[in-house]
Amino acid sequence: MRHIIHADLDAFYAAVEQLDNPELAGKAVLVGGRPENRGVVATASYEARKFGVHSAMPMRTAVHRCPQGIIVPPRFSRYREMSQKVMGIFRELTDLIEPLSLDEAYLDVTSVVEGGQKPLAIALDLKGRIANETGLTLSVGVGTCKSVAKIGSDLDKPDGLVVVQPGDEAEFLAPLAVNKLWGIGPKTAERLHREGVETIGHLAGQPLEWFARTFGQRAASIRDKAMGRDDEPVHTERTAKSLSSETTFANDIGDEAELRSVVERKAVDVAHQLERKGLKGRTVSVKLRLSDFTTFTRQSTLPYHTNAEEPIKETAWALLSAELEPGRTFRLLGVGVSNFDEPEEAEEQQLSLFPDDYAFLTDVEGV
Ligand code: DCP
Ligand code: MG
Repeated sequence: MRHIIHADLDAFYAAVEQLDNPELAGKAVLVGGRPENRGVVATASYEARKFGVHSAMPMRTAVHRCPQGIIVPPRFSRYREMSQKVMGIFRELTDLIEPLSLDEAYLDVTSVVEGGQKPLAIALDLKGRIANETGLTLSVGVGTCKSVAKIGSDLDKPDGLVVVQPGDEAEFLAPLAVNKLWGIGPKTAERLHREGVETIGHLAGQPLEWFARTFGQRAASIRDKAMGRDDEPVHTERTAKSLSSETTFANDIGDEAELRSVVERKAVDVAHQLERKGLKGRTVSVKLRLSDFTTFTRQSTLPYHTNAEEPIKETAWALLSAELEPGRTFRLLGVGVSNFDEPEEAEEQQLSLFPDDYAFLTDVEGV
């Protein structure tokens, strides 16, 4: 049996701003771009969320709903610094950590539990350390698998703590709405709603044929998750399956020539990382974030493994150029390579010399 923690900082960017500027503490803080520049909210403090403000909302709407909100421009390098501090504290508890973004990670604490500590005590201790050593509040979910832990950490935010005891997974999930389940997006949730399936418990109770008919190839995995079973491991940096480089722009970019030059620079950066680590990959991906914060990736697989600049550049540019539309602007652009050739043993050892690299860490240009 495993014990997994999902840890997610509360209102991360806004919390850092409140920490660094005590005048903002306890106030409605809106981190993001100015309304007159068609800016959007990156995140809002919980004081502002009470007024219906949320991430990715146009700042103009946010200011309308919450006129007392204080707009603060984002400082990505400071968030990255705080993130490193937080991830360092996680890593003191266990090496088995999988960062998902700057403010969120899975931790496999099985060996800590086997060493005699209770999951609840581990979670409380972790929350306490983050609070004392960084001043930030952390929400924690604990369970026997990743999907249950992740749902748990979100359920009781901010400063949340949800521990799901082994054996209680299905009962814990049963009353929750189906869209809380990983893999059930808004469209699927709507379809299930039309069939009268509203809760995860209701979903889990459907017959096998219904799952096959409704989800096709995903049937088994969704059914397992609905029952609180998920054997997906915590992927640590050491088993990193991709390398990437990404940039957040100070101002959104729509100009084709400018985008091309950024994508080429990112591609060269990834090619150099591959070379340094003795790796070659076949799948090239681009990660794109639009001005409204919609984020998506596109990928393409080459017929051969490579770490050469040209094919990575060309593939990344082909993927990006297919997404260009008049008036569409980008606030983040990343290039990644995955699907590696099996590394030689010596190279595997070399990989573990860089335990602090994690995929898609934001680097900021021009801020
Ligand atoms: N973020 C962003 N745009 C989004 C969502 C998030 O720029 N559409 C940034 C700002 C957040 C950070 O990523 O502070 C972490 O995202 P979360 O979804 O974890 O949101 P928060 O930490 O802000 O709030 P919560 O307390 O809900 O976790
Ligand atoms: Mg968060």
